[in-house]
Amino acid sequence: MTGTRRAFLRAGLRTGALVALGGVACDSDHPRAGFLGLMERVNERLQRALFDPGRLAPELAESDESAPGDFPQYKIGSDYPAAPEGWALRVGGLVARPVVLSADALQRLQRTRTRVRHHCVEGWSAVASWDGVRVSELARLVAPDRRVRYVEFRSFEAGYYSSWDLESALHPQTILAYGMNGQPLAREYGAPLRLYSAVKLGYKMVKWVTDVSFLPVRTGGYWEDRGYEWFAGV
Ligand SMILES: Nc1nc2c(c(=O)[nH]1)N[C@H]1C(S)=C(S)[C@@H](COP(=O)(O)O)O[C@H]1N2
Ligand SMILES: [Mo]
Repeated sequence: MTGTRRAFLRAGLRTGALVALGGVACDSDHPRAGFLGLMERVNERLQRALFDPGRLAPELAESDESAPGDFPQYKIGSDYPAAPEGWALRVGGLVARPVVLSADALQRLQRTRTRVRHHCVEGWSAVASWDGVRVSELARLVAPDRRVRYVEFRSFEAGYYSSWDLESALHPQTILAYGMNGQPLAREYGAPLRLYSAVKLGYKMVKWVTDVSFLPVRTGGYWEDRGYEWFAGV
């Protein structure tokens, strides 16, 4: 570890106590403004410094998969949205070659399976295997600009989105999944495409995805805008 990084982490640990204090009052109408907003920025810097993009979460065995019915179908709405006619994934933002990918085109890209434990902030956890395309593979296709530091994922479910730090989005166990437990993804779990990752809490994993944007600036998220932690690493 370099001297600067050590000094930075020391500073981070000191501010960590402040972050904890800031965390108790997250019910403001503008959680990103003022003191809490500042603390969120400090928190992002600290968590980014601590995040190790090369560390893989343990891949679990098929026998670890939750029984059907034991993987909650968690959502903000009262029903599961259906994909709009002619659904396709848009991948763009500050990139050299934006693309629009149909479900078929996605299936033709390099396929990855990941089976890790899912952690919802509400306290439950469950295990499934997920098949899809790494977000890093999409990044390779579109070639993000050097200024990009965030990736925003948007759902066609009105209002649901989440923005991520670039490193977590490019982690090898962060994928856009179209399959679950060896079957095509069901609508309840986010078909035709949902985000899945070993390195984030459940609310960062946007279901019913329609847009991926590589951005130089940080945006928010459905739960993040309501006071939940933005980084939300596992
Ligand atoms: N579009 C959308 N994505 C979403 C949600 C949601 O309500 N809408 N809920 C999030 C939360 S809080 C969790 S824990 C996971 C749940 O995924 P699951 O339904 O596959 O268990 O989806 C996340 N993605
Ligand atoms: Mo969740």
